[in-house]
Amino acid sequence: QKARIGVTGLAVMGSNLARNLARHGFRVAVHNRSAAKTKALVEQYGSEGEFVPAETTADFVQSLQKPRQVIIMVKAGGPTDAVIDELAELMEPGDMIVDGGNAHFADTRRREKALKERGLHFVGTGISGGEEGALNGPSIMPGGSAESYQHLGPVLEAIAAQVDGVPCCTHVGEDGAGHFVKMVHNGIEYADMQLIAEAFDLLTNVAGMTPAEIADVFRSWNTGDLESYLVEITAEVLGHVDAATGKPFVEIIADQAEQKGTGRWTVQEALELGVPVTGIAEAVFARSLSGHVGQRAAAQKVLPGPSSKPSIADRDAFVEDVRQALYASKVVAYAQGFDEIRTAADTYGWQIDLGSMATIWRGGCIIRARFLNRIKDAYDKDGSLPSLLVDEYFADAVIKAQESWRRVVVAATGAGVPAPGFSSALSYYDALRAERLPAALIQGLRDFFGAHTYRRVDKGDASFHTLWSADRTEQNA
Ligand code: NBP
Repeated sequence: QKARIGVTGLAVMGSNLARNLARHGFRVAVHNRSAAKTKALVEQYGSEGEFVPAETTADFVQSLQKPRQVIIMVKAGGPTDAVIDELAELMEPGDMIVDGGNAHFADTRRREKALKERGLHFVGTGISGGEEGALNGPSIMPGGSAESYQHLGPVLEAIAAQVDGVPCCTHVGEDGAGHFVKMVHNGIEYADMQLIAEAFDLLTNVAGMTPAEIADVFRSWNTGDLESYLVEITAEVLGHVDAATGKPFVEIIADQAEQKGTGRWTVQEALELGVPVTGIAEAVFARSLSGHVGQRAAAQKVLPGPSSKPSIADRDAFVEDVRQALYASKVVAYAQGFDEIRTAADTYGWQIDLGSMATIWRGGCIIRARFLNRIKDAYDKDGSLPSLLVDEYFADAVIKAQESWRRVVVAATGAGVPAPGFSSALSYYDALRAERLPAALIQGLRDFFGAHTYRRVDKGDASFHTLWSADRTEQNA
C-alpha cells in the first residue's frame, strides 16, 4: 500500500511533522539524505503510526500514491533547491512538492514558476510553532495553486493546531503568498517581543521592580486583552532563577539579541513596497544595536543619562500605564504587518483574506493571542478596512490607551530608558491622525534643490514647480 504523503528532511522539524502526520492516521513516507535519521525515526516512533521508510529518493517517490505529495523540511536556500531538483526529476505532472522550510517568498515564486512549466505544483508553505508545534499542531500557511490545496488541504488542516474547532491552516494565496505571510508573522513576532522587552525595561528601570515582581505583572496581564503565548512565557522566563548563581535568570543572560533574518526580510520587503512597518523595523534595529558591543562600551564611558530621574508616585498606576502602552503599541505593530500583507497581495496578485490570516494565527504559532479574534472580526466586518487602527474596536482601544501611552513615553524619555517600539508606535498613531504633516515642507525643499515639483492643496493632481533661482514664480510642471 502506497503512502498518502511523504516527508523528506528528518531533522527536528521534519521528523516531528512526520510523526504528527502518522499520529493523525496518514500513512507517511519518510526520507532523509543520510539514512541514519530515517532509521532512527522509525525505530523510535514507529509505533505511533504507519511510516514507510525509504533510503533513496527514487524509492521514496515510488512509495507515494498519486498524485504524489512530498513535504520538504531541509535547510533553506541551496539544500532546498538541491532536493527540489532531485524530486522534480522523479515526479510526474500533477504531483506536488511542498516546501515547509523558511524560504524567502521570492525564491518560492521562482521555484513555483519553474516547476509549473514542468507540470508540477510547488507549494511554499509557512509553518510556525517550532518543533513543539510541528509535533502537536502548528499554524500552517500554504501558498501555491488552489488545485494543489484541494489535495493537501485535508491533510494539512488535520495536523494543524485547532482553535474552537477551526484548523489553523488555510490556503493563503497563489505562489509565494504562504511564505510571505509567514515572513510577516515573524516580523510581527519581532515587534511583539521588542515591546514586551521595553515593558520589562521600564518596570525595572523606572518603577524599580524585580524580575520576580515583573513576572507576576505579566502573569496578571495574561488574563486580559494581552493574553498570548509570548506574554505567558515572559512570566515564565522572568520568574526563572539561575541554578548556578541563584540570581534571576534574565540577569545572567548576555544582553545581545540574535536574529535569523525573517524580521530583516519583512522590513526589506516593506521598504520595497513602501509600507511603513516602523514597529518591526525598530525591533530589528534594536536587536542589531544590542549586538554592537564595542560601540556600547565606548558610549557608556562618555554619554551620561539625565541628571535627575522622574520618580514614580504610584507604582500600580504606572504598571497599568505600561500595560496600556504595550497593548496600543502591539495593535500598531499588527496594523502595520497586515498593511504589508495587503499591499503585497495587491502587488503580486494574491487573493488574501486578512481575517483568515488572523484566524490561522490563533493557535500553534508564536504570536498566538486572544486579540487575533478581534482582528478577524474587524476584517469580517470590512474586508477593505484601510487600517486596523480605524476599526471600531481597535480605535476605541488605542484611544482609551492614549493618555497612558503618552505618559509612558514621557517617563521613558525622562528616565533615559530606550523605548523605540513604544515611541515609534505612538508617533505612527500621531502621524496617521494628523490633519497636516510636515511632508509639505519636505516637498518644498525637494522642489527647491531638485525641481522635484509639488502638488497644491487647491489644484487637484496637477504638479507645479517654483522658479527658486529666478523670480520665484510658479509654473505648471
Ligand atoms: P535544518 O534546517 O537544521 O536542516 C537539516 C536537514 O536538512 C537535515 O535533514 C539535513 O540532512 C538536510 N539537508 C541539508 Br542541511 N543539506 C541537504 C542537501 N544538500 N540535500 C538534502 N538534505 C539536506 O532542520 P530543521 O531545524 O528541522 O528545519 C527544517 C526547515 O524548517 C528549515 O528550512 C527551517 O528554517 C524551517 N523551520 C524551522 C523551525 C525550527 O523551529 N527549527 C521552525 C519553522 C521552520 P542530513 O541529516 O543528511 O544532514
